[in-house]
Amino acid sequence: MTRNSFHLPEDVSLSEEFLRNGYVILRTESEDELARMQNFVACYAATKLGLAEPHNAQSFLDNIADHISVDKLNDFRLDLIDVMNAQAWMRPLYLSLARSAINNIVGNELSMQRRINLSIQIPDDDSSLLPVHADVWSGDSPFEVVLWVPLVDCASTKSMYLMPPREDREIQAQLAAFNSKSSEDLFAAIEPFAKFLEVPFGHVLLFSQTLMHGNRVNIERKTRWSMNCRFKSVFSPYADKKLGEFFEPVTLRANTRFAMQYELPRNFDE
Ligand SMILES: O=C(O)CCC(=O)C(=O)O
Ligand SMILES: [Fe+2]
Repeated sequence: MTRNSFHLPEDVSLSEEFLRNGYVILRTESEDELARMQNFVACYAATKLGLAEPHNAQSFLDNIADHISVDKLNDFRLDLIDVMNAQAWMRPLYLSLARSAINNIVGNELSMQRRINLSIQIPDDDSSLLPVHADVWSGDSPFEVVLWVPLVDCASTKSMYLMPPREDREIQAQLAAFNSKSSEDLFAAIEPFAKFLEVPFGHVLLFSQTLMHGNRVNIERKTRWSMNCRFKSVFSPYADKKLGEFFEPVTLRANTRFAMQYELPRNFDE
């Protein structure tokens, strides 16, 4: 068979979906590992709150508002983030949730954000919101993707919204018109196009953070729990978030490592 593409046929449809929508939602490649992560977070959260280990991690997380108030939420969340990131297994496990999709969409020689983030949005809480933004506006490189992983079923305002590429680019081209306006004005402009993504537990979302996105007050009945972490190809351009500070190479390949050891001979005229 002759082929005139360098890409594997099985990679093409996912690539095209990402190019069309700026995101893909997939089943995790590592269901057991995701369940382990959910359980770890639920058990640690229960311990922090002086409660017994939950029988059903997901339902415990969904209903966390029965056990914690908004004023305690941010410290509780930051504490959980520290504990998650202190586990040596956490970041390798996180990559394993979507490794082949990331290899396809980003590359197989990756830099990974050094810290995994955790969002918790309890119903009706207006104090933990991320207004409309693109991460590239604050020092991220357009070459990064975000791997966003929910620990509970996320949809509607319990999830995040993302702009479709065409409308996003049209509005970003006119962004100067919003200089003296509020982020609510910008949200009003994108609202007709922005899409709240449905990402059930067991699935992952990979998206380009160059597209405007954010979240709104969660008016569903259950709490949102989601993690996010950025990946990019090691040798693609960095913006303010640098290699070594914000990012760390995690999958350097043999010849790259070999080449990094090489020194040209000194004072040698060929
Ligand atoms: O989780 C959200 O609602 C927004 C996440 C976000 O802004 C990001 O991961 O870049
Ligand atoms: Fe963001």
